[in-house]
Amino acid sequence: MSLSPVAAASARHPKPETAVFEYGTAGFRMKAAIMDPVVFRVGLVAALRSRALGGKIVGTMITASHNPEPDNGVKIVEPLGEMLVPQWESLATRVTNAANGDLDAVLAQIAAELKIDMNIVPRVIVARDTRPSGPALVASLVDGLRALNAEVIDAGVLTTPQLHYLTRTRNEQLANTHLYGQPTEDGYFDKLAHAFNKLIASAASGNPDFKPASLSVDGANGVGAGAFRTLIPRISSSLAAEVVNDGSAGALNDKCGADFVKVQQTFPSGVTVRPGGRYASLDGDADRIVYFYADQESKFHLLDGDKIATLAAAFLIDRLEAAGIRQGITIGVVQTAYANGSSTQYLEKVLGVPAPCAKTGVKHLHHEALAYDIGVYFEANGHGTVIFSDHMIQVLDAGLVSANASTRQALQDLRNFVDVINVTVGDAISDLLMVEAILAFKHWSLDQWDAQYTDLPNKQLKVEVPNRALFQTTNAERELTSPAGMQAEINKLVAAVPKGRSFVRPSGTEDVVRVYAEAETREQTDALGQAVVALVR
Ligand code: 16G
Ligand code: ZN
Repeated sequence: MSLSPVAAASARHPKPETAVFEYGTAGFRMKAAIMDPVVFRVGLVAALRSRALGGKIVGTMITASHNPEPDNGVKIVEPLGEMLVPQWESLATRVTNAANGDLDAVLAQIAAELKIDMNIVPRVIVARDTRPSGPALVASLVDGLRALNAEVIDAGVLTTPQLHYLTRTRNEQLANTHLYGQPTEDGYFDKLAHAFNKLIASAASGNPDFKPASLSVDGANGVGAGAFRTLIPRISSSLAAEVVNDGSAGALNDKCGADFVKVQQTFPSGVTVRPGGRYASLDGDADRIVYFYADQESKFHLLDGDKIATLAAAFLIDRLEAAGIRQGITIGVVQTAYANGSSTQYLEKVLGVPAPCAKTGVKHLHHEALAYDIGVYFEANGHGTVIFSDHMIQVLDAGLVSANASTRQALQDLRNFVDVINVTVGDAISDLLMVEAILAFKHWSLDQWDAQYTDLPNKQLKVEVPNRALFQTTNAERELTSPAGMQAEINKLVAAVPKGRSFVRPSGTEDVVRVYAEAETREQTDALGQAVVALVR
């Protein structure tokens, strides 16, 4: 009997019988060495997803973001650049766990359940980061796609946000609708550079002493380094930027990059830090960014996702007021439990905007942010963006038609601000340009930005436990419902510490439980963190 195309291809990518996989917060992620059957099957799922959407283009990205170089991962992106919908996360888990001999049957079952027309030609874009394991995994993914007759668009090496952008714009092109931007890598850079240069020109207008700021960008030895370097010449009159940790010397994410800087609260290696200088770190797939600097005593200071969110919200409020359209535009800043208590306080008390808390993972924040005309969302780790409602865009466009001399510039600034933002997903490069534009408007150095509020000392710890599934949370991950009684114990520890806050949650990307603690002093924070770790262990 001859094998079906899927069965024949599957024989080249056998799944070890006992292996169990799960589509987590950021897709599948594991040691690259065991990923071959997973990416092959994700190819099948992506093709099926495209068919279920009538042949719209689906994106696939091979990356393990901030994780070490030997890891890799794969995730699927919806046609407009959103994260895969939850129903399909479960289907992806189902397909990746099917026994080797059952693949055809499982695919047929899904097609029947969802009434998928198997004659539709699937279209899938494939991209990867710079990990050495990437090319072989792309080949396996493509093997899965071809087994279902998919049309494959190999986009090569891209940042994760570029893949989201490309997926969205290729679909818009296909549907002949309004293009968010030109559907090419060049189109991506052009869109960002154009909006950024206009913002800087506006910030510099009337200031003969304007000089582009100097910025040094830690590329985490990853894909963001090359991408940002491509952008530099297009924005050279607006920003004097250089890239360090570009992969020519060190390993990906090794003692550098946004995750290292945020979690370790220290300078990345490979960067010569001068007091007063301006620095930013990207993560391994360039969807996260944090800023940092050294004070006169060479002490490390971090400007994380919370600082970026508050900066963006304050600036947007200022421009809305100057444009005369603050009334009737709602703004919210969505955070997670990891947001520093001081940032939430600043948003609610000083800026007067709601700051709801969502579960960790971009899709949860994005979803909550949709409730506002301007939804700013950032995880403390530097992953986030700003999204705008149709109403907001209409108000802007209508305002520009009837604007008078005093409001026109503010309206145009807002328009350019919308264009410098990658609304499809958190994007380190786009966020960097947003921050630089705001700092230029404010004439702020990093310490002036930092002075808007003072972070409470905080600490993140990870604990290996026999079974992290025992840890279950509620209230946007701020409280444990299981193991029974543990939350009451944490509450007691927290109550004993001034400005204390601590929570425990199972990681969605690693086999560990995470502990977060913050308090008024560094000593209290460390002690609280250790006490909670002792409870968890
Ligand atoms: C994933 C998430 C990131 C989140 C992290 C938490 C996306 C695209 N990425 O990387 O936003 O911060 O997981 O990891 O949603 P954890 O569950 O291990 O703490
Ligand atoms: Zn990332």
